[in-house]
Amino acid sequence: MSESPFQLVLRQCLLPGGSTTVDIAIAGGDIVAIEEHLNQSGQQELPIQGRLTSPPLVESHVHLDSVLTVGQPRWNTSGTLFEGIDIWRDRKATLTYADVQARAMQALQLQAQQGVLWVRTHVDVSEPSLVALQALLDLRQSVRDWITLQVVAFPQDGIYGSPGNVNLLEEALKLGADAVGGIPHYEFTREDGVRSVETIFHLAQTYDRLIDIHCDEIDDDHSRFLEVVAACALRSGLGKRVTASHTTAFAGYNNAYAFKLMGLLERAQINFVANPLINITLQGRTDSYPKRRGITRVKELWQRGLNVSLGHDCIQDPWYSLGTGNMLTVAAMAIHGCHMTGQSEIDACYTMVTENGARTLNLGDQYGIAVGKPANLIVFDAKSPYDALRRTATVTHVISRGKLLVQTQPAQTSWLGLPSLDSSRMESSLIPVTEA
Ligand code: 17E
Ligand code: FE2
Repeated sequence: MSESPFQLVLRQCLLPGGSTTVDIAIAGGDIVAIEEHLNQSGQQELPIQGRLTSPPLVESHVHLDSVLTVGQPRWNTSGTLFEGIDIWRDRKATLTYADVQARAMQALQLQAQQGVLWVRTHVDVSEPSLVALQALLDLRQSVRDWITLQVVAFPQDGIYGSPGNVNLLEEALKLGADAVGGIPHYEFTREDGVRSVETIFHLAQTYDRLIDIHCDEIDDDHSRFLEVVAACALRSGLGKRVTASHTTAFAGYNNAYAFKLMGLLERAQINFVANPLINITLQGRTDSYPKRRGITRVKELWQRGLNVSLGHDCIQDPWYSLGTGNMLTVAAMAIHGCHMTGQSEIDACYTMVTENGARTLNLGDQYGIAVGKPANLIVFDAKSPYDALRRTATVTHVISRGKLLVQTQPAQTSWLGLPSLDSSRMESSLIPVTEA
């Protein structure tokens, strides 16, 4: 018998939104067939048994240069963005190439084993050696066979915060950063903030790069750089290549202004990244009661058809002492913090950590489960996105570039002390639920 042309066949996969299962065949790193019942067997067979089989999770926003540094040299006691930046300034003075790569690699593995195969990282380039940038650009190359890293040159201390910073930002692009970042709300003056946005657009056009700006990450309802970013995106025609991250001040704008702004955002067609875990903890720190949640208007942006994706932002760093790299946790916080508890809203939050992330990262045709696309897919121990989100389900299989990269066994619980309980009902993590 001749060897099967299929390297791997996944049997009985349930795609997001699907009602019947399909078999998926993989060859040469690509998806080559999706059929209800594939007759031919593969060189390797994986029984999926009706579990959710999804395009990989996308991490739209994380700072890999600062991951796993919590407490170094001290903890953030005020819990504010600003104290975090001060602590990071001290920590980054001791950065080495090996230190950055080791921590970032650990985070990438955490992410990949939980189903993330695309990661956009910001890296601080307001530090003269650019050692973190070099470490992450090299890491981008060395991990490319199993995970895709996008690097944003992020001037943490402001483009105009000190005289050399604008040159460092440009140097970062020459060295190969994928996107230009910024932090207009942290510049000394409103005018410097506006000028920083103009500089970002100028650099993006000169070097043909994407844009992802930390924008209005503050509770100040007078921080209005989002309108500047949107106007520049509209006038330059860069639209979908532009992302506004955080935009937490938007949560505090008066509705009359927010309504006017929405119209501009619809015309500009930029992407949004909310970081719910971080936004809900860093923001609101100067409020008494009522206390703002500090997450941007995710629901309203989504209702207007604008592209919103979600990021973890931090894993144990000066801004956030927790974090696991799990994108379901991020989506769950969006569900809670943004009142996205309706059925279609929960599904939308799942889309925000998958498809919408792919749009933010400008991945184009390479993302998704379809014949002809690269075989990147993950399997959840769950039967729908809703089920996965509710139970923070385990990602049991991660298939990257056509190969099985990681396999994880879901936890198993056995009840021993109550013999009268029907344990067969308790065993399966796929407890049937009636979905309305
Ligand atoms: N830097 C910043 O300006 N904002 C953040 N949320 C983080 C770093 C994590
Ligand atoms: Fe950030």
